[in-house]
Amino acid sequence: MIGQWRLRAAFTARLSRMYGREVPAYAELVDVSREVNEDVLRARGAAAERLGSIGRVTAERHGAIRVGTPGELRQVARVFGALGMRPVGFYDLRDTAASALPVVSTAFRPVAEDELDRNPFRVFTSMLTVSDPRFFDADLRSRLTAFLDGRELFGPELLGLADRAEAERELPEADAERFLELAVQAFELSAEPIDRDWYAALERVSAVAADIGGVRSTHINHLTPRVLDIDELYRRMTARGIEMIDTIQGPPRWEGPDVLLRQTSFRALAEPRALRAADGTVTRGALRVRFGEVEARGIALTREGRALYDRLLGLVDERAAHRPAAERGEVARAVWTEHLPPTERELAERGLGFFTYHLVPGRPRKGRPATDLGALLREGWVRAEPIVYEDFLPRSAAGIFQSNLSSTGSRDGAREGSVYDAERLSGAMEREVLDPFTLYERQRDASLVRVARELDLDSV
Ligand code: OOG
Ligand code: NI
Repeated sequence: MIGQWRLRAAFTARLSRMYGREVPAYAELVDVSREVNEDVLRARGAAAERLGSIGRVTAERHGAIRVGTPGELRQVARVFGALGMRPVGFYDLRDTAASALPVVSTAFRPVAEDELDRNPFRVFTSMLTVSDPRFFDADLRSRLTAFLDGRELFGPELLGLADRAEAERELPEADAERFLELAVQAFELSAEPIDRDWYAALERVSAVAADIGGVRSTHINHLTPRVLDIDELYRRMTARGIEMIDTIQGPPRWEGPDVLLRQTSFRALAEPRALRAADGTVTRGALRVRFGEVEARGIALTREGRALYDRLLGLVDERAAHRPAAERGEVARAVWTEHLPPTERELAERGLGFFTYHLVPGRPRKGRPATDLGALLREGWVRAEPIVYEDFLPRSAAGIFQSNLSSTGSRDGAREGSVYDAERLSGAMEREVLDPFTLYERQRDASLVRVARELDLDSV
């Protein structure tokens, strides 16, 4: 029998091999990431593994896929459900400062701590908002709906196996093999010719709309390795002549603890795709849709920490507005140093970052320990271990989408957008979209209950 986490690990590895064949620059990115990680481990020793073992970090990937309808999203959720991944977080990219994209998104990922340790594969999953009148007028909407209703992204055999794996949390070896084969196939780039006029009609609205609704299948859009020093990776890729986007998204590099998520990307080369003209002739064309992305992960922030992060981003925008773009990093570092605590300890004590708490073994139990967490930490009864941020950032996501598109598309700014939130997405998917903060809180609180029990306290 192959259990869920082994299915997930095998799927990640096979998807990675498939994507490396399709997009050779990705394979290069994975190589450079591995080199950087090995160098950081050599240079920093155990400190390099503070936010995850080298084994986990090296195998770690996130993917991105895009689907067209709630029905397709429900099916994707079954495939990822088979791998022990659940929808976490709601991201509305239609109204972000940097861009207007006709999608709403969630991320499928494992939720339990031990499952994340075994393999933390996550997939940023976006669904086209076909009903949003700002992007699609009535005519385009009905043509798009008909087109999407007429395609099948996941066949019945794959979905049947997925349902079994999800219900039984394992599959017999032969079925597991078949499931993995079909699941990876479902995310390969199709060789089927693309209707050129249809693709172009959607591209006028948004390149993302065309990528999703202009073809009869879906594909993995990118696969992202995790790296321990993203600034160093950026330098090495640039030195190899690979043109990266001009920034690293998210928090700046600074002296204090790494928080949340830093990401950067490069545009993949144009990929050959067969295009069919209105008269039926098929020509070889090329589309530039997919790209390479890499990320460094930091400590998860509490609601208060996240609110502070969002405020600081605004402050950086304000201060950087009248300065050359190249100085943004400088400005951000200054803002960070001014407002964020420089140590993990303070991040924990001020309630800004998520940690789990553990009894320090062998500590002589003199007197009664304080019940206040700060005192327990200061007096050395308890130590704090950071919880890694397992999710995404909407502004970075929009930036990653946008910086890799050739055209910005169009949106009717005069109209009201349709309301979309986590609840509506849950309804569409028939699965609850989990709140990331609640998951981190649960993990922290469970550790506090353990500590209280071990110290014989009512609560900490
Ligand atoms: C998803 C873009 C978002 C990230 O890492 O923030 C994303 C997409 O391009 O489909 O992957
Ligand atoms: Ni990504």
